[in-house]
Amino acid sequence: MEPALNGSNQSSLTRERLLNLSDSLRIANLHKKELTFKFVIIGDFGVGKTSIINRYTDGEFSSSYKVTIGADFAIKTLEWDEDTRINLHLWDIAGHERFGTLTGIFYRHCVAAALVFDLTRPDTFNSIKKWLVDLRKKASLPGGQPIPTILLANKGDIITKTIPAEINEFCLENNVMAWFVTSAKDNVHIDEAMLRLTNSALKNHYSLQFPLITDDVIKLTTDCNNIPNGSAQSDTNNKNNMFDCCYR
Ligand SMILES: Nc1nc2c(ncn2[C@@H]2O[C@H](COP(=O)(O)OP(=O)(O)OP(=O)(O)O)[C@@H](O)[C@H]2O)c(=O)[nH]1
Ligand SMILES: [Mg+2]
Repeated sequence: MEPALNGSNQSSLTRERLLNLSDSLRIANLHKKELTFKFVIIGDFGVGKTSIINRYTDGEFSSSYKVTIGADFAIKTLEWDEDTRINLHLWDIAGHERFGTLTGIFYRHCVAAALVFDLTRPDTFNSIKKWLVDLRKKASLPGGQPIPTILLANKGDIITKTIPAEINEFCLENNVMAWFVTSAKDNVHIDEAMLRLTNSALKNHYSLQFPLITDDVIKLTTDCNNIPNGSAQSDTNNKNNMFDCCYR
């Protein structure tokens, strides 16, 4: 009897302790501010959008190609700081959608975008311009500013000498704040790229959350010194600071 009692006491204590722990976690979390940002990941079919998202959200990579139909969706939760949790809703738009009517629905309420091309297929860089035009037409921040956008030159594990010579110019001309050579396969620059977008989205969240009546109001509120985390780095509106090239 004795050992059985001890055993059951022990397990109920353990269970209680676990319940207490999870309760205190829940209570602690109640005080967290929870932000949700929608990002869209766009580019031609087969460039690696789904693979980049899977790598970022699940830490996994598969070499088999499963075509995305329409759009897919994944969530990444970031415990940003002790007061803030950020849920990134990553919308994976099928490359086959090709700037069609559906993309308008997918872009609704998105606050940042990653454009992806494939370093093994240079023509996919040429398509980026069209994806960007479609995005800019259908998505913008309150006040009409373009949403923060980065460019990912994916499959850098296979080849990097195909990085387009005009990539810097393209980014500067098109208000693309940074470009990265990425590899979903080898997990290169994906966290960095997403962090860059998240910082920009967070900065815009704090600077643009007030009612935006005129452009003057936007100018007055784009001072980001009061971002709690202080880790926001990129500035989509400052052409001098916005450019950041990353080579593998
Ligand atoms: N070597 C290598 N292969 C990759 C990389 N990223 C993706 N791939 C491969 O490229 C193929 C297409 O990847 P997906 O992620 O499905 O491409 P996608 O852009 O989502 O394509 P759609 O859904 O058709 O728009 C798959 O076979 C992947 O394994 C990478 O960084 N390196
Ligand atoms: Mg896909």
